[in-house]
Amino acid sequence: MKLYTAPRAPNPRRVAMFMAEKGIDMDLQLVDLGKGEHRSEAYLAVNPFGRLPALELDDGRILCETRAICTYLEGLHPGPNLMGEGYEERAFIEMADRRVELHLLAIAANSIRHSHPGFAALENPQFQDFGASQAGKFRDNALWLDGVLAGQPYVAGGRFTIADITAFCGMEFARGLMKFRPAEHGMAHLQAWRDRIAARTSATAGT
Ligand SMILES: N[C@@H](CCC(=O)N[C@@H](CS)C(=O)NCC(=O)O)C(=O)O
Repeated sequence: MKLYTAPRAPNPRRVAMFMAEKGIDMDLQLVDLGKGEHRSEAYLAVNPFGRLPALELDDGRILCETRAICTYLEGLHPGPNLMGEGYEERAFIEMADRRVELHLLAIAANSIRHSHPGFAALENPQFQDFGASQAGKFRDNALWLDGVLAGQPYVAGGRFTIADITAFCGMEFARGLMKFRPAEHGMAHLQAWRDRIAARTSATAGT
């Protein structure tokens, strides 16, 4: 198997962190987003949407979409379990994971891609007003997560799961490029959770 990936980008980072938690080692092929390698003919043959990560299986098939790649890796390497044991836990973890993916990571990405000069080549045209509005939504949704974490130690409940990985990669993207620090917005629970996750060995994977 081979993973097409890009250092520091939040979705590739999710897979890197997921693999680090499970101790998975794999051949990596780095694709340079800055140089536009993801839009080369060679990479578009791997993923026609030009997005990373992508996992090439031993039989040549290509699996894209971060969550789908994690599902595959969880099947191959069941321990430690990160996506739920049994249908009920799996469903609740998926709900939490999709919520933080859609309402935090994707909103941070919209804001950054539409407002940061460094993303002008990736997001063309940029809509600055949209970027600013997404920054406001990101803060609102971070407040929601702060409330969730007031009542439980991890994003999906009582234990560390894929939902923490997704939320953490989204928060770190916002920390780096939106200078977002939960404590500066009165979100003490979110800050404490972020600092706890940042202390895990896996937190530096994919950076
Ligand atoms: N839905 C995809 C999103 C992947 C994605 O957007 N990846 C970004 C890096 S974090 C990318 O490849 N961006 C390249 C571009 O915007 O052209 C997934 O879950 O893997």
